[in-house]
Amino acid sequence: MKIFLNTDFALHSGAGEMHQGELVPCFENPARLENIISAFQSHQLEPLLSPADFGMQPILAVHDHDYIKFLQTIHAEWVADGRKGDVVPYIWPVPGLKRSAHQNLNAKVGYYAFSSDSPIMQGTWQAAYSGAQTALSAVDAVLNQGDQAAFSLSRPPGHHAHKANYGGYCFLNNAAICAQFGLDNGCKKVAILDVDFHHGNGTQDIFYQRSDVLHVSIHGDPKSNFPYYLGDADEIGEGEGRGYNLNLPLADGTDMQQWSLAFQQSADKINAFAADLLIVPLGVDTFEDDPISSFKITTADYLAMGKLIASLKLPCVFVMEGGYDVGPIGQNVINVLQGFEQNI
Ligand code: Q9C
Ligand code: ZN
Repeated sequence: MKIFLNTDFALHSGAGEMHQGELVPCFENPARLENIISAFQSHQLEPLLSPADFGMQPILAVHDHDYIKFLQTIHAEWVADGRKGDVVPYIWPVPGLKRSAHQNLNAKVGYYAFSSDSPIMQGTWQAAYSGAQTALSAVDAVLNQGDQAAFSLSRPPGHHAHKANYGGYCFLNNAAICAQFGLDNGCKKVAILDVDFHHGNGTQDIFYQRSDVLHVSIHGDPKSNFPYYLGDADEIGEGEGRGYNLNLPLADGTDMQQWSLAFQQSADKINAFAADLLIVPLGVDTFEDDPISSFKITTADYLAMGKLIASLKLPCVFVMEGGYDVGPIGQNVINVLQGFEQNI
């Protein structure tokens, strides 16, 4: 399987986030990808290919123009205003306040945010832009170069990003950009199977009223896990999109046996949909020792997860999402990909 690497991944490196009342180093950091890269190298899973550049159009097919402009310019504005450190929001236009475009720096930073855990620095836009191009390169390999599957090895992640909101460590929704790019390049239907520990709220919202993209997410129950305010089982899509969103929230402590049962429900839905392309937002924060999650998936289980995904028998693009236990992250990712490859 071709593996594309976002060579700009280290340009995004936040100083810290609030966690349980304390300021701690960002969980979503460059060391995550450095570990995955060395694991790929020691398993001789090279070369790690550089992405092509598909330009702004595929990004603007998903995200609002004003939001993209914000991501491109906010850090420079921050510096020009004499500020130090990372851009972090502290006020949000919740219902009761006016949600209208605002010129003030603090107001803008909160206007486009839905959480406070995603600092923006000088290299954030470049890292996110190259990340989207890396994901698009993987789709291009599968659609135009005859590859059965491809992997986009990138950070920052994407599945929490909405059309015009960042949060949950995400800025551009790479999975959504891939799905839309598939539709714009010959696919009639695209399925997304999100296996990250967290609900893919951004991806769900982007496609909620559409029937050309099926969004399925297996995740930690939002009653006790981020993003809390989306991801329940009764969110099935609306209008044209009714029946094209499937959420499978699982209890804290879920192990591979329970996860596999949810996968079977996903598979039934995806098989009935008959997609031309499968996008898998792949987070390995379902790992038993992940510092911010609560599932009990083991390193060996990820081989089985790869095999289950292969059983869908669809052209497949894996897009890197979460996973915060930096030591084992590389082996966990490799096991998903090897479990997949050994069973296609
Ligand atoms: N420290 C992904 O896995 N942040 N995002 C928690 C408390 C939310 C996870 C903030 C976790 C987001 C792509
Ligand atoms: Zn996650």
